[in-house]
Amino acid sequence: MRYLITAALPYANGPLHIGHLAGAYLPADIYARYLRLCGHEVLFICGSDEHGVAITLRAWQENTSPQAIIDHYHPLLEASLREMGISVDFYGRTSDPLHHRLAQRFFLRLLEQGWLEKRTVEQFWDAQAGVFLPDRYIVGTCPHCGYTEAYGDQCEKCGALLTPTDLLNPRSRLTQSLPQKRPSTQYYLRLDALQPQLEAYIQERQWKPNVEPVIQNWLRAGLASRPITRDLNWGIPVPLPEMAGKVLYVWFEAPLGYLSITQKWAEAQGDPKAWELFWKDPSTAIVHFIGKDNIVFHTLIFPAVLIAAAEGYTLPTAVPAHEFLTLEGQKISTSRRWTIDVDAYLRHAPHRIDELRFVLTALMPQTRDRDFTWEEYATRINNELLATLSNLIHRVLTLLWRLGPEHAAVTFMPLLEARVEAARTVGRRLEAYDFSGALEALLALAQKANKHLTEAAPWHQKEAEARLTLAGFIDLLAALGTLLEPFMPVRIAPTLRRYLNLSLFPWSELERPELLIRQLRLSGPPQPLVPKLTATELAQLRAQLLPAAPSEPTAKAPSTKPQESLQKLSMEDFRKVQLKVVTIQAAEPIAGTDRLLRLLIQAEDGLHTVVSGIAQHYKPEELIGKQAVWVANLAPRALRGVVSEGMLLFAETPQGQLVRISPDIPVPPGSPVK
Ligand code: B3M
Ligand code: ZN
Repeated sequence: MRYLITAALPYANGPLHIGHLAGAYLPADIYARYLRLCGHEVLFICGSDEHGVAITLRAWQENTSPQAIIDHYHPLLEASLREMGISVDFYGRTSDPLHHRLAQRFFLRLLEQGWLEKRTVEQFWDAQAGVFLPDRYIVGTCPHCGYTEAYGDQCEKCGALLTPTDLLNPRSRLTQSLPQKRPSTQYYLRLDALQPQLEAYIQERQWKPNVEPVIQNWLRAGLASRPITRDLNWGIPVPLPEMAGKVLYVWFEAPLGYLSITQKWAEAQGDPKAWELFWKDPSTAIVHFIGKDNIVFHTLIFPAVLIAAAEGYTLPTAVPAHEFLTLEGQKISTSRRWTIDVDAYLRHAPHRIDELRFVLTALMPQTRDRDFTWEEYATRINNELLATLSNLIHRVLTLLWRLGPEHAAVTFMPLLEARVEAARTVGRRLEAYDFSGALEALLALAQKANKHLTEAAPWHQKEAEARLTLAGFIDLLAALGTLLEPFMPVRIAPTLRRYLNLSLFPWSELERPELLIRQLRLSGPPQPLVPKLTATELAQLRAQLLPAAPSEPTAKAPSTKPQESLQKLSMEDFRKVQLKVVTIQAAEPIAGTDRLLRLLIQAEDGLHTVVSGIAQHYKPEELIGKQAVWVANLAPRALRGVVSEGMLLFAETPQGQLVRISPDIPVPPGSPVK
């Protein structure tokens, strides 16, 4: 069989976090590796999604260009994936001219086929920034619950779906100014007219239990035409003179990236037509690994575009979407810095890559949200990976090594049968996208083997007898060198194979009830495959990657007591404290507390988040645009799930009132205080 496997194209406006890994890249990789071991023809592609309003907004806020942002993140994303062992055959990008041409051609083709219609609608315009505002960039008061920071598309407080015109006191998130309405012309994709064909397509395929209801909800509600162009200056220009200054909607063109990246791969192969095998031959299975928020785009809108083009494209065979991974009980959020970034993990724990893969596979949010905690990270590594798998392998290998490097394997029926059974179960579960189930089957195999080993206790046996006992475990070790490969391919599986002087077996061999090898030659004295994760190592990782557990400072009583005797500080010590003047860009209360404000401050190197216990002294709007003194190099810490980088300084009156400290005249943000 031939497979095209894709994993969601990450937005090139931020680093990958562990939720992305668990939700898309890791399952796609395990699946691809398994299928390759089965002997299938597999092409696994991915690439950076480099358009969309999130990138322009970020550029605007950071006073840089979208191009600078994508050029920074594109190589970082690819490097993170490769170092995590995600075996993409080709990593592309949607800013590629080939992709631009392909997306424009699709637009024109759909127009010519009669699937697009033109409409003029009123849209919000930020006169100060000179841009049309997407719904999400308008904030105002929710008409349902009165929340003052509701977005134009949804109130995050009460969950109501909104349109920007519903908001009371709407304002632009960019400039805080009052948005104006302006007419604008857009092209709409006639999803309503395509619904019958989509329904037929949906019925023909099998969908995961967490995917099917999402699709059916959309279909039941009836599909409506959707605009596929936008008023933006960043993206793929709409290829019509009348649409100058407008671009294709990112969700129209990004999935077409799967096609353009396959074409790019084919070009790189020196066989520019090779992409057709993957997109025009119905015997190829196309499998898209994505997160749950992308379901509608992959199961309905992208297939609609392929159908509408009527050029014989293969429609997605399966869209195994994953739910979300939360972090210590809270939604992962890059902007709130509640996240474990993959590149940071790779920097701080380069020797624990397979361990992270193991834990994330065990916790994969396959049909429901799952939670990652450092506690569980440690227990899964120490009590499962180490205690069950690594220990089994290490015990057998050391005992064998003591008896010499050369060994003949013998058939030990219970283990041989268990290996065959496990290989089949793992395969069956992987084919059903049950990755944690597959890993469980492997652990169960190791548990069974551990039990046999403990019962036989070769360490108490005479040499000849011990030799015979251990010879019965050789087949299992040889099999594990391949069985572990889809899950832990970076260090653990290859190291095991190196000890055994073996290369990978085809998966089908693992399912055969015959000895995999007759003779084993060990390459040297074994080391434990997985070193114990100590409390110190864990604490260190946690401190480096996720600053402190959420906590709130204890409320401060007004200071009535006399000043404590001041300890003298050396100049050298004082110089360690970095003080800067910053400008407060945004301020908002933190839900669930009446003391804390979340402030976005501008320094010379960009924006930072600071949590301040000043909600009883200042209203958020009183602070916006004001300057303050910032302690820049305090270790970050989390307060109510928001990571605070440093703190702002306030003077305290005898009554306990906090008063902002600011320079006499405004100074450029980031100016040092000396
Ligand atoms: N860029 C990723 C996301 O929604 C989005 C996927 C595109 S897949 C074509 O986070
Ligand atoms: Zn509301």
